[in-house]
Order: sequence, then structure tokens, then C-alpha cells
Amino acid sequence: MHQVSQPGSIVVLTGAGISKESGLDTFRDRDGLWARVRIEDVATPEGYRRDPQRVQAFYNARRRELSEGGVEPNPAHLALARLEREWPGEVLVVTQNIDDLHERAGSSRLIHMHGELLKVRCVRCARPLPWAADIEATSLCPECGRADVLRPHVVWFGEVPLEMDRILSALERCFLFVSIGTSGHVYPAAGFVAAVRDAGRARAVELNLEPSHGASLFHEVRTGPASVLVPAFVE
Ligand code: BJW
Repeated sequence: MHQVSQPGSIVVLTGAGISKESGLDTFRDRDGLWARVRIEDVATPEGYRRDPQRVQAFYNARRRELSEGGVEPNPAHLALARLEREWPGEVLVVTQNIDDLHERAGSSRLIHMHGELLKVRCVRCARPLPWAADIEATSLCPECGRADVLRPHVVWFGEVPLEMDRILSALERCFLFVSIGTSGHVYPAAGFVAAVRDAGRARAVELNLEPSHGASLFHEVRTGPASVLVPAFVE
């Protein structure tokens, strides 16, 4: 009997650049979030312990922007959802973004490695819950019943990103790795291209407005806006 070869799997890593044309700010661009707020204040566990209200206010403003600011998936998110539907092998999108634009575009094999803006998490039992406008950090956790425990379900500096085992295993097996709209400054995501190169199976392609910090590790780098590059790449 003939052995039918399996279609290869694809891993797509996305960063803030893919959501820029939907109206959400990146972090490290000149007009990015880190030009307006200090990382130590809003994106570290120490900052949260010092001033939880400030951190809640930062994430609540971003939640309002995401749900009330007319923010919609752009052609890049839609093209990745189409790739998942039409590619005969597996497509896994690993996003560093905490927005919900990939799922709204229709991607279903998706890992939010830095968490999700529209969820909170109990600091005691670690259970993520949907965020609601009237939820307060002082609310009771419905799972363990404790008060004063609901923090944003996001991964801050010094915390371990989510689902790393699943991501690393997919990176080892894939035949194509595509990195979209990420500056390559934040680990472990910035190290994924090196992991793919070490495994020695996959072609690594970067799609970005400008070459990232790790651009020299990719086999191919295409520059331009994601809303143009990603649909053209998927075609
Ligand atoms: C466009 C565009 C358009 C614009 N079209 N493109 C090794 C060496 C040194 C340090 C470390 C290391 N390993 C770990 C560390 C520490 C630290 C780290 O990386 N520090 C560096 C800053 C040096 N990392 C951590 O602490 C991480 N945890 C960790 O490593 O745990 C240990 C561990 C790991 C694994 C297994 C076991 C243990 C946690 C990092 C958490 C990051 N959190 C944040 C906040 C999340 C919540 C929130 O959103 O508020 O995540 S920080 C922020 O940066 C956010 C992003 O996801 C992340 C990455 O940013 P991104 O997406 O790349 O955005 P930008 O702005 O940097 O770039 C945008 C890009 O888009 C640019 O290239 C533009 O050109 C482009 N662009 N418009 C296409 N239209």
C-alpha cells in the first residue's frame, strides 16, 4: 500500500503589529503603550502588588477600547482564519496578544500565550473567568469563594507564559513557522525562531512592518503592513 504523506503543520506567531491596523496600539513603537506607561507599574507582579487599582484601571481602559472602540479583525486576522480552514494540515496560531481579534476572525486552534484581556484570574485557585464590566478585584471568586483575588488574566514580566509545552512541541514538528508583527524583544516568544532552526525541519518566514530584532534568523523576511502581507502570503 502506498504511504500517503501527511500535509505539514504550520505554526504562526503573532504580536501587537497584527492588531495595529484594527486600531490597537503596539508596545515598543514610538506611539506605543510603553511610551505612555511604565512597564514596572502595569506589567509586573510587583507593580500589581504596589498599586492594584492602577493596574486594574490600565486593563479596564484597554477592555473598553477593545469592546466599545469599533475595533474589528483586519484582513490579516481574517487571512489566518482562512488558512486554518483551507490548509489540509494543522495550523496553530500562537498569539502574544491579549485581544480577541483572532477568535473573532474565526481562528479556533489558538493559544494566547500572554493571557486574555477579557478574562480575570483568581490569584488563589488560578481559575480564569470571563471579565464583566461590573466585576471588581474585590469580588468573590465563584470557584473557591475567596474575596479580593481577581486579577487580570495576563502574563506579566517574570511570570511564565501559558501552554509552553504545547507550543514547543508544535514548533519542533512544524514544516513552516511564520512570525507576524512582533519586535522580537520579549522572550520566550523571541526565541521561537531559534527553536525552529535548531529542530531543522521548518522554513521560517517573518512578516513585519520592519525587520525584527531576530530577523537574521529567518529564511525570509517580508516587510510591509500585516493587512497587505498576510493575505498575500496566505494566497
Ligand atoms: C507592524 C505593524 C503593522 C507595527 N503590520 N507589523 C532571555 C533573555 C533576556 C530576558 C529574558 C529572557 N527570557 C526571559 C526574559 C525575561 C522577560 C523578557 O523577555 N525580557 C526582555 C524585555 C529582555 N520575559 C518574561 O519575563 C516572560 N516570562 C518568562 O520568560 O518566564 C520564564 C519562562 C519561560 C518559558 C518557560 C519557563 C519559564 C514573560 C513575558 C510577558 C510579556 N508580557 C507583555 C504584557 C502582556 C499583557 C499586556 O498586553 O498588557 O506582553 S509585555 C508586551 O510585549 C506584551 C506583548 O505580548 C509582548 C511582545 O510585544 P510585541 O507583540 O512584539 O509588540 P512590540 O510593540 O514590541 O512590536 C510590535 C511590532 O509590530 C514591531 O516589530 C513593529 O514593526 C510591528 N508593526 N505596525 C505589521 N501594521
